[in-house]
Amino acid sequence: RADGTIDVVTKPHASPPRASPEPGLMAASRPALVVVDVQNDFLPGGALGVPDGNAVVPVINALREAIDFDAVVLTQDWHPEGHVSFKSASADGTWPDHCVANTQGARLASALNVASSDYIIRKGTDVQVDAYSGFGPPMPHPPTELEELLRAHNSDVVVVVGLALDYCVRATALDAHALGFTVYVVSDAVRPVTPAGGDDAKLDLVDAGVKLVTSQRLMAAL
Ligand code: VGL
Ligand code: ZN
Repeated sequence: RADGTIDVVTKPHASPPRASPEPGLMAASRPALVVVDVQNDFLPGGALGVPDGNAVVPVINALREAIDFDAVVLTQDWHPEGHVSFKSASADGTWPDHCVANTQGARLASALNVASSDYIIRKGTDVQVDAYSGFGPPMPHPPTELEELLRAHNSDVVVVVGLALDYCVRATALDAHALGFTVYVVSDAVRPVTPAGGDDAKLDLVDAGVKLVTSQRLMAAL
């Protein structure tokens, strides 16, 4: 890839997107779930631990049980050593070293339920470019794997959960909305790095037209 920033790994058992049931009939669109960066380094005790970050895991597992998602995409922050976002590596760096590719800290939280049909998208893989959004570095850019995957599944509705609300969840949800998807962010399935950042993110999301809902309400609605 020219920018080297995003890699998609589709699992060998991933089922192909379903075709429309009948030509000319709109396929019934089932929602997609995007689980953002639920990785060890973002859990309490991790390199960039998000307060109470563990609390999102059982909620995400329950959402998967209750809702028949057409596609589940797990994003992973996946940085090379010396990444531009690291304070240790760059004057512009804002973060401690975190989610270094192939380390324990970059692995998905072990309590998170994962299926063989899930997709994994890795971001921030270019040493010189950071990417908070699962759609890649700040738009505009050509359609990325995440967008193509969601479109291939005919999912108009995208549910976004994970860590951290004020960074990667926010950026991913705003991009999804800008791309025309109906976007839900599940308030009890996200946690912010800071409370103020979380409040700002919620205001920005609602302003943009993203729907902020509890898992209870979403499970009743979908
Ligand atoms: C994130 C800071 C740096 C996130 C990733 O997943 O929200 N935050 N890298
Ligand atoms: Zn990062």
